[in-house]
Amino acid sequence: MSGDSKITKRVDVLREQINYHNYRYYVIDDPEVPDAEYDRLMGELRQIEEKHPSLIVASSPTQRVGATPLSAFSQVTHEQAMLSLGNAFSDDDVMNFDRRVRERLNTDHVEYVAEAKLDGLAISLLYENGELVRAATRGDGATGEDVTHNVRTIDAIPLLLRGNNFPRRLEVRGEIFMAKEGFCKLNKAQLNKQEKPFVNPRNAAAGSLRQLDPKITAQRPLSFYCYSTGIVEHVPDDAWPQGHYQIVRALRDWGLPVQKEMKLFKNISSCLTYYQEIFAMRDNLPHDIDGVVYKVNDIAQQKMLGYLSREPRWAIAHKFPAQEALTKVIDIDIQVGRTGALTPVARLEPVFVGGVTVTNATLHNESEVLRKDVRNGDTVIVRRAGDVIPEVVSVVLSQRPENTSMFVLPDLCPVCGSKVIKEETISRSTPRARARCSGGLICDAQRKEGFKHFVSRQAMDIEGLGEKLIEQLINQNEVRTVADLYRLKRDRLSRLERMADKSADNVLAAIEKSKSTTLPRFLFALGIREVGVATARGLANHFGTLDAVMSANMETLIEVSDVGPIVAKHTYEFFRDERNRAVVDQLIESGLNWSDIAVDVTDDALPLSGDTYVLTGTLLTMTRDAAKEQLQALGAKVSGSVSAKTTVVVAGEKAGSKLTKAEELGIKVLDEAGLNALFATYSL
Ligand code: D41
Repeated sequence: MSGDSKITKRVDVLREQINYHNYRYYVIDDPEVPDAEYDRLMGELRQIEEKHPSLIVASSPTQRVGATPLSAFSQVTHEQAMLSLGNAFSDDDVMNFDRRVRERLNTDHVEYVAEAKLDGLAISLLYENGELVRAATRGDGATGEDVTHNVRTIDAIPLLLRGNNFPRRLEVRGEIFMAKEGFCKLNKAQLNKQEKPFVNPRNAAAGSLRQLDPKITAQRPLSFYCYSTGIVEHVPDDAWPQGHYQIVRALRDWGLPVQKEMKLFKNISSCLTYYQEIFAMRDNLPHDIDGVVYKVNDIAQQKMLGYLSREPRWAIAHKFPAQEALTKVIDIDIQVGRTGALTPVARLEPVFVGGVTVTNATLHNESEVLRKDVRNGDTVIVRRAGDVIPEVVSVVLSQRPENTSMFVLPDLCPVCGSKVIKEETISRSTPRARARCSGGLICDAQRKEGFKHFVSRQAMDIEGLGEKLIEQLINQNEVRTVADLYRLKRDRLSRLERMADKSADNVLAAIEKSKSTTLPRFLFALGIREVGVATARGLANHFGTLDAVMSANMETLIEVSDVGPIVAKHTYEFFRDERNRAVVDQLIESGLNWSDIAVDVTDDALPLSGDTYVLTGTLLTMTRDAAKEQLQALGAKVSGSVSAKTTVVVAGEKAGSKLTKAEELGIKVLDEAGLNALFATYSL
């Protein structure tokens, strides 16, 4: 073989291997080689192409990013219009849709495909002889924009189809979207560059696709799933799959990524059950979805049903309750937390969003309010996703009333009047300057939050000592520090509002009961900044006694797993403060007690040290956070994604793709009962 043909051969092999690994990674979600090997193949191909430019072809995996930016987008007329989808907002709407379908078809046998409705942008990809030749946005359905140069940079979209039995002309339709993780990273990068963050992954995807310079798009974490076809030439009807599900499976075999959530069902009621399942795992999916799409599977039935005003009669989108809504800001309040942190909170005109009525939304901190420029009287977009605290996403500037003024953080604490200090501390959770009330324990807000924390379930677990009661005790000077709780007298307690003798007794009994506790609970209850349940356990396990924790210096504190310089500093300083030591002494004097724990010399000695756990699905007997904390306390790492490094996947109800992946990788899977058995073994 001549040198030249040897090189040509090598180039062919490299391209084939790279395309194959892309397919394994993006389409079947089962990479065969480590990323480094993929990078090595790309590197080798690049090198050869650089030396031999004549070998470069447009479909080479190295040629995703074109050389020159466009000056404008050109228009594309869709040969077949891109339809839109009708919406259903309730089970009733869906049942009516199904009834209409069955009546028109005059049969009760209708199979449906259910798919997650991705919240991205509809796109048309045209493949000629297996090569991607054009990508166009949906636009108004009749005409869109040519975004080929950008779409080519999306690694999940093959430049060449696999195999050889694909139609000579094949238009693939689907959704381009940005996964949540990539979106967060992108926004962090935007903020670091002092650029405006994107409002949501959909906007980020849209903005990324509308770049004239493909180099920018190439850096954006875009992805793609296909869900139908447009032009298919020239394939006889009997050589083409008879069902939507089967067509999409064929697309997958040709190398196009398909969502794992797509399922085939015998009837509509199974679809409705599936809707509930998808709804429950919505927050755990790697990307945003806004509903479930049902499609009549049989293509002949689809044809009989036809279209009505650009919407197919054979498909419908069953939407989730909206997570975003418009409302008005009535006021911006300042909340003071346990550690004195000031949090601006928007008081809102009540609005139904994410399935509940929301009247407050967090504005996080001063820089966030100023960045979003939220003002009294503004109309804002409020978002409530899952169990997450509602937040103000952005202001609708066009609806801003006249004479509003910028938000100003007060110089004095609104609760106690102490000076507000702005800290530049760079803690993990709050990377920006944090405003804090300097009042410490003289600030009623901080004290109240401190009490709430002290009595909470994971701390001293004092039942019946609720927020209202704590407020009264503080306001009437019955308690100054948490140590005073253990000196409360029955007659003083029963004098408080709504305090019958009976409940006074109950509260006193609960306080008494809380005296026998554990060192981790006690350390957590103290409310040391950044010391959560897991850290408190880590400290207790490492040092064994309260005295040892209290006298530890910075160096020894940092040795505790999960304790970094910030936590070490907060812990160290907490115990150097006379007032805190006095409270601790009084608590011990009141009779708080726990049995000693065996000290772990190294944290490797924890039962799950070195193991990585992944939690997925819904847990019924505990929250996911609680499970995570307990696993961490046993020494395990808890990760968000399944990989070869995962030791165990804990699968709750309706576990989704992570469970599938675990099974594929042969990783041990525990159900909730198994998890509880594990905790019981180590008696947590
Ligand atoms: O996930 C989606 N966003 C999605 C959108 C989907 N899974 N299926 C879809 N199917 C269609 C038809 C039935 C018309 C082929 C769609 C869309 N259309 C669609 N997306 C934007 C407009 C229409």
